[in-house]
Amino acid sequence: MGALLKFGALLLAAVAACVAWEDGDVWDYDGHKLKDSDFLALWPLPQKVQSSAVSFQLSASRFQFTHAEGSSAGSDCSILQNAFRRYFDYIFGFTKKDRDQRRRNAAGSEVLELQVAITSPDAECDGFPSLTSDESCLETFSQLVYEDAYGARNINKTGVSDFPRFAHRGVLLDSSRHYLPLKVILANLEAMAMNKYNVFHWHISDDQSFPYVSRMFPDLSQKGSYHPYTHVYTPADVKMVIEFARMRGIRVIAEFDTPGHTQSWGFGQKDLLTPCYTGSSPSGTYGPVNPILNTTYDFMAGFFKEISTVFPDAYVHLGGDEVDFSCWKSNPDIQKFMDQQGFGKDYSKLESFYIQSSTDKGYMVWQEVFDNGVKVGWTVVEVWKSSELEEELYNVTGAGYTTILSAPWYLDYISYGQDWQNYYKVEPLTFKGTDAQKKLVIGGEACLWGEYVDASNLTPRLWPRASAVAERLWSDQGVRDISDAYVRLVQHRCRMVERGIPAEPLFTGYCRHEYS
Ligand code: CP6
Repeated sequence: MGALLKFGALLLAAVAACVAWEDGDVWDYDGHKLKDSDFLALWPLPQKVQSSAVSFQLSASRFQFTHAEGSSAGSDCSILQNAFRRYFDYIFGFTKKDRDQRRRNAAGSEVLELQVAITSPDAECDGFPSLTSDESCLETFSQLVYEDAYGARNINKTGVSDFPRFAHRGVLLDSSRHYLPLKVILANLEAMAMNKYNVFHWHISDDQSFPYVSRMFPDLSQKGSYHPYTHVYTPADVKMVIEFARMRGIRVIAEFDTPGHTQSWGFGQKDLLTPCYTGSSPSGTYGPVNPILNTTYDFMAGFFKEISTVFPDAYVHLGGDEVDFSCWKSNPDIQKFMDQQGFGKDYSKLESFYIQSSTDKGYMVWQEVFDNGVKVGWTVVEVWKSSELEEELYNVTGAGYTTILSAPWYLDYISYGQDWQNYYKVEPLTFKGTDAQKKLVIGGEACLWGEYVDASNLTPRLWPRASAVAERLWSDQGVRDISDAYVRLVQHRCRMVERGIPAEPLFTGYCRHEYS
């Protein structure tokens, strides 16, 4: 009894070890034949899975995660130790002790260890994840574990080879239109890890509120947030988000959207915004950031210097979308500046003039910045407009820029029925272009803009709809069978519910462990 079976696995390494496999059927203890899909609800689907009918039990009192011999990580690797604890809890979450004991005597072999081997020479145990980080397969292991009729945990002998198709797999959350409590952000980071997302695009500020507490410019949140004490992110809050994400292999890319979408900045930073005019006098309203004042550039340099130290990721998102030129047009000082610079009536030149400000980071920007002809190095262009999408991808990659796609994945749009299928059917690389151009598409993002979303409805609106995007960005291009996806996604959604994520149902049915 209790054969010591050692599963090999690699964490933060490209390919998970494969074990041999055999054919045969599996029955549960009520004599029902189990279908593959009863225990193979993997999501997103790995690149290769070889399942078999050879099953093993796992017991909460005996199973453990260990560091394999020769692994470059050990028990001082905080990311791994933390992940071991999380996945142990996930796997044995609903186990009842007596059942566990009874089942042990009833049948054959048992898995006692999952040995984790880190093969990359410098294991990323203390650092931050980056665009080139390799991926975790503990999540896949936990998804292979299934519950039998007695509530005991089992896993079938399975070979898995798992790595992502795209390196950038992001979720955008908007904490300006509504404040999102820390708890909600952390819960969604947890859900992101379950879906192998690796970027949290934090659209932190916008017209409606400025919740980020800046050390250098505290008035921004003091005066520009919905509430200066309860609806803000303190330095400690931001640190916690970044650390919680790091433990799950998720990068945090902060977006401070300028020069448009900045009304809330105006309350705490005098003269930052452009005064709009009616005829020859100021109307009392304000437009985008004022791009003709030296004080603007001093402020932005100081602000983004702070941001580049607070957010450790190599990239910061500068925004640059939807700049409304009407206020700039109305302002006589700006008109004069345009004439002096020889910009004529082309206000996109003025936007370009503004956006050239710099930090020591890589930049991400919305597509307008590219469309307006701004030339800055190291940019990732985020394509969000669905009209002429393929043409835009062709142009952006043709100009040599890396790009991510969010146009097909605006999850703030809702409708009756199973809209996850539309997100799922998207193929990012159908645009005309050379192989070199297609390599520049490094991924995509599911965007949940916050106009109609706060803590009360965010999580069920995002999940499992964002799971559809997650599989598109992770799995092989050929994985696109909707009915197969449906069967797996129904179970994956129940798994999220079991793990405490209130993901909404796809359609009629029930979960073995309902949300409570
Ligand atoms: N907020 C900001 C938004 C949007 C954008 N930027 C947006 C625009 C159109 C749609 C959905 C969202 N709400 N800052 C555009 C990137 Cl359909």
